[in-house]
Amino acid sequence: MTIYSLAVDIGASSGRLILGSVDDGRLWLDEVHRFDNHVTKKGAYDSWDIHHLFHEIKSGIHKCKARGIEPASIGIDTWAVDFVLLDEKDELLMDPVSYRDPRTDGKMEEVFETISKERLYLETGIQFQKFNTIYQLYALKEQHPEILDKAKTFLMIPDYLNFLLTGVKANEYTNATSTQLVNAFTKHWDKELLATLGINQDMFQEIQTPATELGRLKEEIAEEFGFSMKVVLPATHDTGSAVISVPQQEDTIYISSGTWSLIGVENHFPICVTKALDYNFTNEGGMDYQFRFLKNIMGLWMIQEVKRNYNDQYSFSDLVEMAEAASSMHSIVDVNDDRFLKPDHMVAAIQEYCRETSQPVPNDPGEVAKCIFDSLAASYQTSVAEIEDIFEREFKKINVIGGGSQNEFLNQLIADVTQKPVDAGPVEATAIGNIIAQKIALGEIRDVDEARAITKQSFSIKTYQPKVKER
Ligand code: LFR
Repeated sequence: MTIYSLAVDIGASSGRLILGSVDDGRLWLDEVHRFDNHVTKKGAYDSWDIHHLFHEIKSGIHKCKARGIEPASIGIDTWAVDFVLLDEKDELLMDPVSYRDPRTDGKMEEVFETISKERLYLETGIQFQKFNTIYQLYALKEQHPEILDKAKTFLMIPDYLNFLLTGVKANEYTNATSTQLVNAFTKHWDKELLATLGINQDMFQEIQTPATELGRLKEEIAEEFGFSMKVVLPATHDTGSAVISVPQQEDTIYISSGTWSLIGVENHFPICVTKALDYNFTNEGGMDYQFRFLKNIMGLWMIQEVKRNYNDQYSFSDLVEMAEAASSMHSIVDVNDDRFLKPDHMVAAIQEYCRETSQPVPNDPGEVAKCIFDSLAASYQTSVAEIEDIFEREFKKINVIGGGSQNEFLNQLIADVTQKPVDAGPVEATAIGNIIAQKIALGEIRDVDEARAITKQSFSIKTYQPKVKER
């Protein structure tokens, strides 16, 4: 009998529920439900509608049941760094605020006045991004100390959704590391850091690792569906799940391509050397205590925003096609410039950057898209050079995974710019990694090595060879 596990994968712009099963040495996936996610202004802050997300998760479970499928387990992953705070009655103290909200502007620098940048990096190994949880908590302490005073429980977004399903509170390891509050060596909350910042340590939960069974559905939830199932922790940070599905790690630099592009390598230990700090690489915790040594690059968010600026007149594939045709546009923007994190108007921000740097200004959607793809590829190339500098060796190829790996134009561009072959796929990297952790917890797959071999056999990967550079 087929054993189904249900992966819930929620990103900044959409969420999906995907059934996964292992049969005949292959992994099978089947999407059952898809929904939108976006931020809305709640009071002063751009916030996530967490109740909408929970409602959609339940709708997806109902759809499984309607198909006659009762999954044995469910696992939830989402984007990182954002969180909820609960009071003593386990009620939400405020809607979870989006990491793109400007409330943390300037906070990173304020934190450095109490804790040096070097100490923070040496202890946590996490890259400096103004939206990390540490700066969000710091901003909240300044702006609404009364909320932090009432907070009895701190949960990350997937932790909270798990709590709603099971009634069990825990902080999952891979996502917890993205807070910049977990010690990279002890792998627990850094109590000294919390004390120095004056943040109440008692609200943090015990850290649990991926492939742990958290519990079963609460009685009233199980009754609503007419069946119960195990709630398993995958790597609840989506990027943590995605990277599990990279079939071959040796000599490969991966790019997990979605709203963000996460470029890096898997590593057995954190690298906190000065060069890594200067290049701003992170050491995010992964499954089996592996580390994702990577860097955030602004990613397809820029195209999502451009699409929105043109009132969704053009699809992603329209924009890619138009970019391909705009072959005379070569302007490059620094995609990691802060102005692109949440501009009022992405197209205008790109045009302004080109004007400021005396480059031709992209005028139509095709030129704007071409500028973004060229700029992303240029930024990947810089990061590849930085990784090779830190590791003092060459990496042979690049593996693009996730939804963005379907962009053939960008894949070829990456191959040409980096002069390395690019493997594209699996597309469903995050869901695969999520299912794998569940299957390991259920005892259907032995470990990550076996899972990677299964993944390799189950999904097709296309290779793009670099075009030889003209001299
Ligand atoms: C990707 C991702 C990145 C994280 C960013 C913000 O979806 O999880 O890994 O840096 O979103 O949470």
